[in-house]
Amino acid sequence: MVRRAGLRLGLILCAGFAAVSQAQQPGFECRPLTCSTLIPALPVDDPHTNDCAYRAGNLWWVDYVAGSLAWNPPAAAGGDHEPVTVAIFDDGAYVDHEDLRGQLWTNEAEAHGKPGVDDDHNGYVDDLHGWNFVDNTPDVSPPEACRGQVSHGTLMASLVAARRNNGVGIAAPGSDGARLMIVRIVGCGAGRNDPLNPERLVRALDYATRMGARILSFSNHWYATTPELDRAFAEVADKPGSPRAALVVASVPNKGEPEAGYPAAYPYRRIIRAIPIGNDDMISPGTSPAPIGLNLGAPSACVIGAAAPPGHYRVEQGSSNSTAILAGVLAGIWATPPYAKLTPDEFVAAVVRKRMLRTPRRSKPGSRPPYVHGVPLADACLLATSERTARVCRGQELSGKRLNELQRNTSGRDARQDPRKGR
Ligand SMILES: [Ca+2]
Ligand SMILES: [Ca+2]
Ligand SMILES: [Ca+2]
Repeated sequence: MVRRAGLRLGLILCAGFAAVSQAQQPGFECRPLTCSTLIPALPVDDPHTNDCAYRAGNLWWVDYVAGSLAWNPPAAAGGDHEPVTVAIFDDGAYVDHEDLRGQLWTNEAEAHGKPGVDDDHNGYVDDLHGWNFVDNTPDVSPPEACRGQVSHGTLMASLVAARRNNGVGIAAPGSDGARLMIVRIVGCGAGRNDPLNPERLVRALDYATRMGARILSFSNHWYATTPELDRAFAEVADKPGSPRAALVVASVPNKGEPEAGYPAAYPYRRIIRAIPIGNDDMISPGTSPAPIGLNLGAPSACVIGAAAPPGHYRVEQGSSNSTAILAGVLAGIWATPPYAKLTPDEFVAAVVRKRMLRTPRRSKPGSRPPYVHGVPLADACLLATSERTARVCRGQELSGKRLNELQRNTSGRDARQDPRKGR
């Protein structure tokens, strides 16, 4: 008999409750929302992006990770992105939300096929944008019974790749580079009454990687596992050259849990952990110890994202946000020429290890191991050029020392993949 693992999601409400109420109104006003010492932040890096919350300075976290550099570069600088499919493992997502429509991964065989027929013979009938593994249906939105409850997955999907330049709501680092595959693995309200089912998760991992997801975003964690689940994650996140290889972006909880939980706790080569960063570049108090490895800091506090359809938004804080933002940054970079051609292992080696982990941007030192030296902060600054940069990157790409370091890091095979070349 398979043991059932307890699933806990790192979702907590923002202290700025007034801002939450305001933001939940459809078409919320384009004015700064005060929620932490970090927002609002004006001016913005990209004044041409017209999404309401960005123009109002509420998307401080997009510019914190230099997210605008991962947006479509001008054609003269390398052309369009090749989208990276990011699978959102959560309680589903309201795919009819104004900021998610048009951002979804689409199974073309089903889109051009016949209703009621498994057109691509993958074992799932009419799986257009993912699969609902809870109810075993192609409808990945939370069902009617969940209406009125917060959809954690909707928020996460928007922080990865909300629709940009539609004049409403938010934008995200992966807006142009990522496409969202919705993989519903827990029930209403982020599964509080529906613990993670390991067999279901094994099937969901199989589906997402078989259908081409290159980044699997887990803004959740669990403390019990099974041999089958361990094997499935090892195949995806560790086995060299696996045809099922993908990056797993895993949350590290910040509510005082003594351990990070899975999948962050796996010591696998393709697990990238999001360390929650709060105000003033500090690691969120109560962040669990993470294994040594690919650990990158990303914003957690006072982040606005999509809520109920058709156009509601809410402000949240928590390590879940960090995970989705990191997944969006990675997708945005990976989608950019010439990184788009890299395999998962090549991307980890050339981008994550050689560039992102070596950034001079670091969090403040944490008070306890393993964070006493701080952690590198996730950003897209490696895409900066002399023509196009972001405020947080300044002083990095223009420094001779930094340039020398980058040149050393991108010698040999990686020199061909340096986006500075040819731009
Ligand atoms: Ca199918
Ligand atoms: Ca069909
Ligand atoms: Ca938008």
